[in-house]
Amino acid sequence: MNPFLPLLTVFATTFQEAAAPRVLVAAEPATAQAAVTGTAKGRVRFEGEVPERKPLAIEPERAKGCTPEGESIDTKDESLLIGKENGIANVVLTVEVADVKAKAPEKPVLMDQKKCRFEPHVVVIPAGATVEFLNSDQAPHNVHIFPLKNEPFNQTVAVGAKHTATFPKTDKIQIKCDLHPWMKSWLIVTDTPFVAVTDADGNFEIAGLPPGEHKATLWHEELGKAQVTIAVGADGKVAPLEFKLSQPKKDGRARR
Ligand SMILES: [Cu+2]
Repeated sequence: MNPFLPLLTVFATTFQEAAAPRVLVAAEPATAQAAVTGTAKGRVRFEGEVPERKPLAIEPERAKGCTPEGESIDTKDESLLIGKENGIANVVLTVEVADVKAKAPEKPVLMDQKKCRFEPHVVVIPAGATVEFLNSDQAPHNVHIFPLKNEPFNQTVAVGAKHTATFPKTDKIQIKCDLHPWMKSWLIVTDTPFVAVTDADGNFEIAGLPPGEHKATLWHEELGKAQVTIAVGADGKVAPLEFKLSQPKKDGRARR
């Protein structure tokens, strides 16, 4: 998704029409340069001693219907996943670019409930997007959302059913299932199209950034927030990026 694509097309047409009959076309190279964009690539890594994670506490009685007969349930805690070379998964990186706002997609974005987990664990959508909360399990679930700005709801989703909701405001929304207390996920609503969620080893990539210094924010559900700057050169070059997050002290401060 390149937000500059329509702009590029317009410039290209203007250039072709204007260039043919004229000899002096001094303005055109400058216009073409304005469409240069860069790709920010890098990693987010954990700083400090990697904490041990306990498996999720799941009572067998509660897990009935979560998995097919004979298949055990995955007890991995997804709230802090650290991969290769201490890369951190599920960090949301958003880059603000003046006058560029994300457009809501026409199709709904999907968040499933599968083997008693929300899939994916972190979903990022543009403001105004619609989400379909599915249930692929043989057990009922409920989607209980805890928004800061959008309308809260607590909705049962029967086997094979879905619940649809639209999120008009930027937000960081925790989602839980009251029937399976270990089920937790996050829905992040942004107004910028320049956003990435780090992969299992902390890698991210955001394309289409115009030249300049851009304010960016890192956010992780346990590690909190950090402000960073991403510099895109006039030629679109961006130096490889490495950001670090560490475990905050348990001081009860808000993490959203
Ligand atoms: Cu559930």
